[in-house]
Amino acid sequence: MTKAIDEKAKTISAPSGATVYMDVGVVIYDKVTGQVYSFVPPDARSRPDRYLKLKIIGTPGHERYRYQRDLVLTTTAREVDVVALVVDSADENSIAQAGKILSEVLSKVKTRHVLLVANKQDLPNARKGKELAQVLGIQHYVETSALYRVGIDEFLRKVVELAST
Ligand SMILES: Nc1nc2c(ncn2[C@@H]2O[C@H](COP(=O)(O)OP(=O)(O)OP(=O)(O)O)[C@@H](O)[C@H]2O)c(=O)[nH]1
Ligand SMILES: [Mg+2]
Repeated sequence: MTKAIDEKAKTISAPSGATVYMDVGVVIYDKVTGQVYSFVPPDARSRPDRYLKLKIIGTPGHERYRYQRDLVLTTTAREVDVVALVVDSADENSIAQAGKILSEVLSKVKTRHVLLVANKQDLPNARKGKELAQVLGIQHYVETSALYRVGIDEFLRKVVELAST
């Protein structure tokens, strides 16, 4: 997911692609147009109020790397504007695990907002974001397909909206 947000994101991952420790991405959000850039726009210096720098920290989702996730949460991401919980909407296992992972995360991280990211909406058996949000008791949600880069800008817009309230 972090790579779909910022293709230049740095990640410490296994050969399988699974995050082993952490992903770090940075994008620039244009408050005027809602556009997202992976580079610093030329007028950013003269119009600092127009842009927001969004730092995205991705943690491992896999149970095997839970220790590393805890380490990231207790060192690098102790306080964040938004916790985005990414679930595989087509995988009942991922959905069942998500609630438990979220409780763990929230016991370690100080945040004001939780956003459910109902990913893999391109798969035919994907459950809808609204339904998953109800199941998990999360107020805010977005639907994405990281694979096809669908819904990513909307996700970031929602992050900015939440972070500024
Ligand atoms: N069909 C589909 N596959 C996806 C989508 N997003 C990710 N995948 C696939 O799911 C697998 C895991 O994707 P990652 O982006 O590594 O997922 P992650 O959430 O970072 O997972 P971990 O790092 O293991 O916690 C890869 O094989 C991706 O190609 C999506 O939106 N649709
Ligand atoms: Mg990952």
